[in-house]
Amino acid sequence: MERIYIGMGSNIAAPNQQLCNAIEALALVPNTTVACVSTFYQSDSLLPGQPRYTNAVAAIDSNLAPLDLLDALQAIENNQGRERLERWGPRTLDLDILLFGEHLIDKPRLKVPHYQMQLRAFVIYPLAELAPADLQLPNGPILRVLLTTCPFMNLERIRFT
Ligand code: A4P
Ligand code: MG
Repeated sequence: MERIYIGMGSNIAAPNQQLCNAIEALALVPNTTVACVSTFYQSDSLLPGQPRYTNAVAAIDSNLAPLDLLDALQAIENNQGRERLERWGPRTLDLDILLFGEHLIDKPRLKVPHYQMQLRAFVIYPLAELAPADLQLPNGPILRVLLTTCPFMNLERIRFT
């Protein structure tokens, strides 16, 4: 079993509901359990002129091999209507493998840690809700330090009433 952190993002077609549906779908992935999910955050798109994003992080435990998990995540994205028309285009659902245990993965289809995650407040803040502050990314940085160095990006925590 590996502890794996999944970054979730959506900026079209009811983003909050997309993330809720994705969490339910993650719970149905074979040999995998959802341990916990962060609160949801809203922030502006990195690409100007696009709708705001909802982002969150899920911690899962899985026996799947990394590429099998990637296949499962891409199937969930496709089931929720993901269309890949342009890089960084608006998306119903984006599921990224942020961390896979302590593994460094450098394959054509899969790079872990997810590139630039340390610069993205919409990844670092929700991750810090779930992971220990002394967590060290396999490529070096420590989560506690990233919380102080990554730009805040006007992140807003979403409150459900
Ligand atoms: N791939 C490689 N490594 C991974 C990994 N660790 N996890 C490959 C998942 N996939 C990985 O991804 C393209 C290919 O990356 C996949 O086929 C897989 O083999 P994609 O999801 O099809 O394309 P993408 O998401 O458009 O590209 P990219 O570069 O992953 O985009 P990002 O970095 O996810 O950025 N602003 C806010 N506020 N919040 C956001 O979530 N997201 C983006 C997209 C832009 N602006 C944003 C946000
Ligand atoms: Mg992606």
